[in-house]
Amino acid sequence: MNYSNSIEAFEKAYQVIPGGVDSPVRAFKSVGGTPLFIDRGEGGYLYDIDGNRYIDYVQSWGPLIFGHCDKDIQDAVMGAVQNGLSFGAPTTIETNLAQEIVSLFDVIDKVRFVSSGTEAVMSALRLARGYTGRDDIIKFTGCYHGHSDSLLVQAGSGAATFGNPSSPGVPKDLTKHTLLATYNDIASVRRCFEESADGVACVIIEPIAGNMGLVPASEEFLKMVRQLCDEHGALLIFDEVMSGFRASLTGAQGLTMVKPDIVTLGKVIGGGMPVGAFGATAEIMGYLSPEGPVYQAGTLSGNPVAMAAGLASLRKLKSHPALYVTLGNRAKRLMKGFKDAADSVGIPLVTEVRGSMFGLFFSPDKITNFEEALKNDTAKFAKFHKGMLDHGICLACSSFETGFISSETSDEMIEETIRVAYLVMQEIKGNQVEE
Ligand code: KE4
Repeated sequence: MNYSNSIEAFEKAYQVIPGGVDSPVRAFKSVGGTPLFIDRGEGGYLYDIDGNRYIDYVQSWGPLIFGHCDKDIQDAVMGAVQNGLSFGAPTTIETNLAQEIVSLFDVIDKVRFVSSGTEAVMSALRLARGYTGRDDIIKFTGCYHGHSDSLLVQAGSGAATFGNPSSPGVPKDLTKHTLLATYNDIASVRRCFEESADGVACVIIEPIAGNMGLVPASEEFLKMVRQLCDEHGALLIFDEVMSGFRASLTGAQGLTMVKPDIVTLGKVIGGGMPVGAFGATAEIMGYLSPEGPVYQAGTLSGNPVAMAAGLASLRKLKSHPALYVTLGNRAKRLMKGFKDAADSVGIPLVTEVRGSMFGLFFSPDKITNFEEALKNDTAKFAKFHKGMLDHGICLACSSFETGFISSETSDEMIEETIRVAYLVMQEIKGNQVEE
């Protein structure tokens, strides 16, 4: 593959944008090489500015469940654009999209739109704290909920469950209210509740974690988290920014009996445009300004063009419920192909699928939490990522991310990807032998 134009573009970008990118994961830091600069997308394909074509399994990190340039979504956006880009006033299209979301999630009576997943989660946390009158929150190591200060937290020293900032610029006075538990480990959650001096406002979890690689929570674990929240009067927040409309038409909630109190959404509900959302019962959402005392706002919240993209995306999903069976079967076929390719040269690999989401770890053992995920062979993943890219397959550029199947990821693309995986696994094995 010739990447010369991307290399030149990256050098230019680097002069005027920190790290040359507007979001760190795009910089290819954990896999090496130069990030691709994209010219356009078309269905299941991406084209970079060197004219290389890739089968796209990133899909803008999840939003593009109908692939690139979906006609229905594009038409909806172009139609909205004719009327103007933004008004800073209510429009009926916000109500229409809210009605679609309310009709799908039985725990949501009302929903508020924002412009990113980070904003949705930040607002949901403030709502939970305002509703309960408590400051402490519990999150899980390895779960990513966007970059709001309370959530940029890493495990404290020793067994301490109280969080330390994971980034400079985040006040310790803030993160001391964030307690850290281990995913799929209910004893660690119980310990956080016990260690909270003033009581816990909420537990926030990715019910299907997609930011430590794909690591689903067990049903039993989710049930026990729900039970602990009920015992302690804490709210349970399901962060479904990624899993929403990707694991099923109702995200993880379509696959578990456990019900949250607040849901955060994003990605697919914007159809590729900047949209986030959070929803809950009318009683909880009634605490939000202007009805209630919890302040939350946004200039472009509910932007009519973004709403048009999201509404077209959701209505298309609702009218094609069987799509999830197709996407799931393709994801399973792909992961079986990767596993068979790895097995054919004796490379340890474990895979996971949930709906249209898939994950792989170069590990001999199934991964159930972040500490285990950290042990996976990231160097081998980097070789796999580069080898696949050189053969026209675009996978997420970190082993701590999730891959996606869209409606435009055809069976032929899946088979081509598997064929290439065999080649790359053999290359990796061959290089191992030389090393
Ligand atoms: P945004 O602010 O990036 O729209 O959403 C934050 C967020 C919240 N919750 C979950 C479960 C998420 O996965 C995300 C964002 N996901 C990452 C990909 N793992 C976005 C990619 C990026 O950071 O560039």
